[in-house]
Order: sequence, then structure tokens, then C-alpha cells
Amino acid sequence: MPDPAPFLAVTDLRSRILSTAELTAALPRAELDVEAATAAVRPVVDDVAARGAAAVLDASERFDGVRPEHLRVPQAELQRALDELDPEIRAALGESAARVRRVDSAQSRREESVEVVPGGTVSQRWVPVRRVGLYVPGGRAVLPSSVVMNVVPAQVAGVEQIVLASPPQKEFGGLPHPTILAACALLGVTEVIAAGGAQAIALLAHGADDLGDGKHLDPVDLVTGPGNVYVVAAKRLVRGTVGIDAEAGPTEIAILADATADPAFVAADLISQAEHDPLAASILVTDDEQLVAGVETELARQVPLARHRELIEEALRGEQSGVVMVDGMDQGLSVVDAYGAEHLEIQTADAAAVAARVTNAGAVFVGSHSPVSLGDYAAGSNHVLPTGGSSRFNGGLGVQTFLRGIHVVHYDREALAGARAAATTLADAEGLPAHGAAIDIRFAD
Ligand code: HSO
Ligand code: ZN
Repeated sequence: MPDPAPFLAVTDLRSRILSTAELTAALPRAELDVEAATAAVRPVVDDVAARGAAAVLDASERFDGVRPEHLRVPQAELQRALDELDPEIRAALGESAARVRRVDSAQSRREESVEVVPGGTVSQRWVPVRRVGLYVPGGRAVLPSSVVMNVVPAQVAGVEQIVLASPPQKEFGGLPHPTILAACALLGVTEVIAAGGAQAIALLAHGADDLGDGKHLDPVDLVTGPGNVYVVAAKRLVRGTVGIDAEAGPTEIAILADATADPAFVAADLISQAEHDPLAASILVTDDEQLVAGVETELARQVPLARHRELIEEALRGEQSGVVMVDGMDQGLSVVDAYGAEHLEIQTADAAAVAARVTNAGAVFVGSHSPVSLGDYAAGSNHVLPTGGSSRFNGGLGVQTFLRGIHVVHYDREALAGARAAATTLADAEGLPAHGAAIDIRFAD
């Protein structure tokens, strides 16, 4: 039998010295066409801003093929979904939430107060956003774990009002998927909206006078959550009216591996994220040709056994996936930093030391027993992470996403006297003497 065609195209960067910009350009990555999506969703977002619930229902009918009877999911439906939830899934969601809660509670921000000079302090208070809208997609797959990943950090931050939106499903009579509803009920989220896509994002951002049940929906202050390119485009359009979190588009896994890595593990992990989306990116960065051969053999064995084999093949063979050959781990680190993967696995000798040198990634998974799927569900870390290289300037979802830092400045007369010269000199230098005068007046006697 002839060798099957390899799954992963190879980019060979060995003995090439490239600038960061050249490196970034050389790496496989599909451009997400947010521009085109923006043009498509702008009328929907504008319509929801103008006509509220009626516009959401029209858009649902058009894009989801269903006109939900209730945009606001009745409490009885939430309770029913929880009552009917498989007990094993209930326990697993509970376990997942408990782990995320544990991590977020420990990693929440504490107020820091600095006495800059005697009698002059600057403190930083961390105040939760009052009302947040969490988006949980419902397209290709239904992901109740994303309810956990959005809700728990908001709760730990102390957010007062949590609204969750998820697309209405035709087969469930226009309600969001029952497992999503059950997860909401389990976590104590009571305000759930049956809306998806751009119309959901617009509804959260603008609110509505009457949601069809005679009651209004308050706009939120911040919208978070993953979604497809239309959701990303809609979030960009409402940004400014509300806050948004980092963009989480099609999923990405990069694996930095050397000869010590197990090819079966590497292949399984590349496959695991490829099963999300034909646009998902699976990238192996290595200095070992034998590992590449071993991973290809494993892919040829494992892919045909996978339930979503066609989708996985499309993702692995897509231009956004591939192998990058490097001279060694130093160059490997430059490559993964230039790429800035949503998920980065380190499967090398002394993995912890290699991982400590990574500067750009949504989340890093260290060693042979920390696969990305663990982080997707049950590590305690968050799985809503920056994609498309935006990890260069954004972190993933977490308790800090829902907190704002407020500086509180408290100086007494003596402390102000000590700062007077610096402040008035800078005020003069900037041609803003009234600034200086506001300080001087306090010493005029
Ligand atoms: N890997 C996805 C999250 C997810 N996986 C949910 C399974 N369920 C993006 O980080
Ligand atoms: Zn996943």
C-alpha cells in the first residue's frame, strides 16, 4: 500500500535567521475575514439597536431557522433542564466549576495601598462590572463547559447581574440547548436569553424596551464569550457602547516538542482541537524529523477512527495547520512566541523550564500529561482564550476580566506640599497654569 499523503504541510525554518515580522509571515495562519463579516452584521446590529426584540426575532428566523416563543427563557424551563440533566454530566459540570472557582478565587485581585510619601497614599480598588452579558455559542457543537468558563469568573469577581445568551435551537422548540440551560441553572444564572450570533451581541449591548413579555431588558456593561467570525464582528461593532473581552475565534493548538515527546500524544492533541472547526489550527513545532514521521503515522492511525474525521482532516490539511521545523528549542521558542497560540503545549525535555521562557500564548500546557483537553474541561484554568495572535496583547478570560481598577488618591496638606514643585513645574511646562494654581491656592496664606 502506498504511503498516505501526510496530513501536515511542512514549513522548514532550519538555519534561517528571520526577524519577528518575517517569522510571523512565514508561519501558517488563516486570516479571519472580520471585515467582510462586519459588513454582513452591521445591518443586524443597527436593526436590533433600533427595533429591539422584533429585530432579534426576525434575525433568529433568518439565521437560526426558528422564531423563539420566549426570548427570555422562563424559569420553569431552566429548572426542568436541570432536573432532566444526566447526573454524570451534572457532577462533571460541578467538578469543572469547582476547579475554576478555586483557581479564580485564589488569583483574584486584592486592594493594594501604597504610601507614596508620609500622608500621601494611592490605593487601587478592584470593583466588579455591575452587569455582564455572557455569550455561549450553539453552532457546530453545544458547549456547556463554556457556560462554566464564562459564569464562574464573573461570579468570583462579584458581578451583580449576569445575563447569558445562547442561540435558540429549532429541535428544542426555540430554546437554547437543554444542557446549556441546565448548566445555567446549576450555576444559579437566572437571566437567560434565547438569541445567538450578532443579534444576541447587539441585544446584550443595547437592551430592549420590551422583550416580548412586557418587561424590558437592561443593557449590559460588558460582553464576553467566544463565537464565530460574525460574533467577533458584532463585538467589535458594539465596543465602546459596552466593553468586550479578547477575541476568541476558531481554536488553535501549537505544540512545541522535541525527540522526547510521545508521537501518539502529540497526534491526539492536534486532532482534539481540529475536531472543533474546519478552520481550527493545529501546529507542531519541532526539531526532530523522526517525531514528525511518528506523528504522521499516528495521525494516519487515529484520524480514521475519529467521529469527526472529515472535519478533522479538513482542519489538519488546511493552510492554517502544519509542521514547522526548527534548529532547536531556542528557535522553537521564537516561533511559538511569534505565533502567539491560543493554546501552547510544551512536550520537551525539561518542559517547565522551556515553558517559563514563553511570552506569547493564551494558555501554556506543560509536559506530557497536561493536554489542552484537560484545560478545556477540568484543569481549573479558563478555556475562553485569545486567538489569531491576539495573545500578544490580551490574556484569557478570568476573574480580572470582570474587575476594574480604580485608583484612590488621598494626600494631606504636607504630602501635597512635597509634590507641589513637581506638579506646578509640569503644569507650567505644558502651558496649563490653572492646573498649578489649583495646587498653589491651597498654600496661599
Ligand atoms: N478548546 C475550546 C473550548 C472547548 N473545547 C469547549 C471543548 N469544549 C477553545 O478553547
Ligand atoms: Zn476544545
